[in-house]
Amino acid sequence: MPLPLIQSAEVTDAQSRGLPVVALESTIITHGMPYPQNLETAQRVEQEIRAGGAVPATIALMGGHIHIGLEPDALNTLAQTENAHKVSRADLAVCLSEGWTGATTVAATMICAHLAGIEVFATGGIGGVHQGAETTFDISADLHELAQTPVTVVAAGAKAILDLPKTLEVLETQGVPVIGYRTDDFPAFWSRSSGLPAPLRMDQPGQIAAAHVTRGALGLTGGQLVANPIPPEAEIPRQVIDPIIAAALSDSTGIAAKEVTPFLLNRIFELTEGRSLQANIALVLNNAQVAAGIACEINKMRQKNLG
Ligand code: PSU
Ligand code: MN
Repeated sequence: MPLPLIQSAEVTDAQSRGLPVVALESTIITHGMPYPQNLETAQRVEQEIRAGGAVPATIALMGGHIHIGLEPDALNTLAQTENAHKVSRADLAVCLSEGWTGATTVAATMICAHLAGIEVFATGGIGGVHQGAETTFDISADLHELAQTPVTVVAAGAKAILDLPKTLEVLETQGVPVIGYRTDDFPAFWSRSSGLPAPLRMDQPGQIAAAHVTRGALGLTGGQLVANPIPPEAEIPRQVIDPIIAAALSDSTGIAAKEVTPFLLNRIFELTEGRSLQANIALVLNNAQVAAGIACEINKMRQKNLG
């Protein structure tokens, strides 16, 4: 069976010309933000990547195919699809063989990006170890994917709806480098700092690119997590967001499995009267910019090795 991949015209052109490509996930579009902000944000994120000298590839599943880059009409349709499946590693093959419309999480986007030869991926925040995981066992498949699939993921850390110390512990156990970008602190999505130190720090995209290429040369499995704090002007300080997170968590009794993350995001959106969404948009754009820079640097290194 051939790989069920369909590339957008823009991605096909980029790959034939050897230009850098940055992958983007689609769960943030279908399950992370309301319409029409989800569509506007997806379009702005793609623009930000083009402005950074790379080509965007938003990834989603439709009609039995993995789409690597969505044509404008397909993006528009996806943003208004209310019953898209949230697809992680466990659901990927079933979603394709059944021909469902699926939005890819960080884990599934990494798998698809790697199949398409894309090495860098920008998102908002990764999934992680949920609070109370010692009884629920709710640990996002994103963490295991980072341990096995060689894609560098740029995110604003992980949300404080998660248990961040345990999330960092699992990443360390799984051998995932967590690199604070121009920061010594592990960022907490809406806030610039979680109060926890970032295990590693790098200040230049070229350094992150070199580390990515070195991991590959060593034959180490897995990717890197680049933790890029939200821009200062967009952050919601921890003392403001923490009680809201606590309220959202206490409202989430009875919500389980895949529903947890979308439920909490939506509840926090309501409780902040939309401010959390504005912050989310700002940090995704910021991550796109950094990811484009890293993709350009990896591309330069690969071209140099060829020539
Ligand atoms: N973080 C966000 N917005 C999102 C998600 C994470 O700020 O929409 C999505 C991502 O697609 C991530 C997924 O991979 O939630 C994690 O879900 P879970 O916790 O069920 O693994
Ligand atoms: Mn989960």
